[in-house]
Amino acid sequence: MTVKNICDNFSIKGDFIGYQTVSGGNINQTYLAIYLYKGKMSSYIVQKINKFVFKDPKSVMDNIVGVTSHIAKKLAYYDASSEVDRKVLKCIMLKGVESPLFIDDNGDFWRCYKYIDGSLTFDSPTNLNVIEQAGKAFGEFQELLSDYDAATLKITIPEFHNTKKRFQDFEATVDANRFKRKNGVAKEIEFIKSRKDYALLFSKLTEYNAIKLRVTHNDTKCNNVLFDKYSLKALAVIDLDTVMPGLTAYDYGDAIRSISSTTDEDDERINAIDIDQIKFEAFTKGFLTKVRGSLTKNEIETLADGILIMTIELALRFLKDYLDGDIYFKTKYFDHNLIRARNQIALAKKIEEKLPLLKEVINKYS
Ligand code: GN1
Ligand code: MG
Repeated sequence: MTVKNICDNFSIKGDFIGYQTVSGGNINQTYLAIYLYKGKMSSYIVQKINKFVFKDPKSVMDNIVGVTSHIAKKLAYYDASSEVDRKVLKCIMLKGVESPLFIDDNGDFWRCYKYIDGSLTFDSPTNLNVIEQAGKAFGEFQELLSDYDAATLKITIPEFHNTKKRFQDFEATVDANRFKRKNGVAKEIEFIKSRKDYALLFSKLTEYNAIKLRVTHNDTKCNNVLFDKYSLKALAVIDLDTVMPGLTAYDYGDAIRSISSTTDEDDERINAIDIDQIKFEAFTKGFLTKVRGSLTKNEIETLADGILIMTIELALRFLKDYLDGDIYFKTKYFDHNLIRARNQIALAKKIEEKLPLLKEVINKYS
């Protein structure tokens, strides 16, 4: 089926005139479809949901429709002048059916959003205002959903940030060694295993109910925030597939891991990898400005651990996928996942060195 055939099923006004493939994103396949309506061009994001990663795309869409409508209502209520349609994603329904999910002849699942005009994303921002804005956007996202009934959310990826389960699965993959890739990565496996006890911190705190479960985003990479292309103010948080009950430390930690790293996630230059403390502080300031009023003491105390644990977790996930024969993350070359794992291991080591410093800055803003 062509992109046009897919688009024809959604209730979009006007004529389809073309599309572009949108790169980036390690999971779903994304296109930008361009329409002409009464002489004006408008764009739509059309996405094929990765059904290997998301076993139940309907649940993914139920969550997204629920969460985006909740945010839209709150934005409209608190700030009637705000451009609500640029501050939250809007799902386009199918023609004649109140469903946001199209299933094609191959059994693949598609969704469509109105493209937020005049927006852009940053993979590795250098502008400190942009970074602080990203912090505010993810903080505000959590606050806007603080009264959303978490019990109604579907679990789109079970045990997504459950490090205990991640370690069990990792150990099983290492033992199975199905692709005979284990020998070349003994050092990396050893590093991951050596951090296991520490990385179980959140699993333990959760078991003891010592830390609050909130509605969290769970994939807070910088390129999951849209910015206005002129003012560079954050507009909306996107990529809502993993919105589920979770910990603030996951969202904060994952964001710092991604935004304040000195390199891209797949940069091979191990010696160039570090945490940029200025970027770290800018994000922390933005994020904590929005959430500090509602965080508990245990939450604040474990924010820095979130940075390290999310980095170790992602190193584990990339290495596991390499050992599994690259079935989860999209890869561009043979050892892409291994390069990513090595990058995250190097980053984790830097975070370990800097943890006391990072904690000081977190305390300053909380
Ligand atoms: C995936 O789709 P994307 O690129 O935003 C992954 C995240 C990882 C990230 C690493 C559903 O996110 O968990 O942190 O890659 N998403 C899923 O780049 O597994
Ligand atoms: Mg994603």
